Amino acid sequence: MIARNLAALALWASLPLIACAQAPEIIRPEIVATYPHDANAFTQGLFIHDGDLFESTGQVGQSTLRRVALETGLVEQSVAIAPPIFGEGSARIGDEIFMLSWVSQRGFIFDADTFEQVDSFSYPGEGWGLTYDGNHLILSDGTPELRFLDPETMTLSHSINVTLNGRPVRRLNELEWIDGMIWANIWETRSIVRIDPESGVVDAMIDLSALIPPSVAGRRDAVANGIAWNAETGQIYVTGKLWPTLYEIRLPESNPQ
Ligand SMILES: [Ca+2]
Repeated sequence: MIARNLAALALWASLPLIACAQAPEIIRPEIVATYPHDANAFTQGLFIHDGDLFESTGQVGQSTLRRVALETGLVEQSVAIAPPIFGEGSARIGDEIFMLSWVSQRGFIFDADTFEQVDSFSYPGEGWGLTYDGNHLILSDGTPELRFLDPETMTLSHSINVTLNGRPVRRLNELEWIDGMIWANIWETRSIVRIDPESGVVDAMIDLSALIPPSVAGRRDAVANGIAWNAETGQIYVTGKLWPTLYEIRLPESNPQ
């Protein structure tokens, strides 16, 4: 038994050496600007459209879809999602906003201007994060799998499995399509992973440790979650559940360790 355990240990120890060639870069982002964020918002989805910030929030009885003034953090428009729905990720296509729920296997489609619900859809399993790559909605569900859905039919087109150093990455949460790559918060961590949408390979980890507001430090539920990309300006915004701050960040050209 001891010999077998030693063999297993040796195999385990050898894995990082095998994987060294594809180890992802660790990037510490620069803070460009800080803005107020609703410290009661259990952020599950975040995106930008025409300079407006849109956010979906979770918790049963507190779930909302909202439009937020970026500069002030004030909620300018909101619709409540009635219990028992636990709101999750959201993404915009044209004049519609798609929003997931956690375990109800049901999503909602809202008119992006009026926030009236115009349709709903169903999907198997859980719903966590959502983003749009211009062709497909991309859905995370807490597993290493990302599902690519046809937005016309909400049926599965294909999926990828996300790996880091050759190992599956679980708990993929809020998503954002940024310049041809998928960024994903990892639930209960301070890291965003940057994912190749073809291979699923993580090529970089963005370390948000320096961004965690002191007021939520140590709170297990107040995790980094929420990524938004302004495709027109290239600006990137991040926040977290119950964070009082939203950040515009920029990745340094090079990142000396
Ligand atoms: Ca997002």
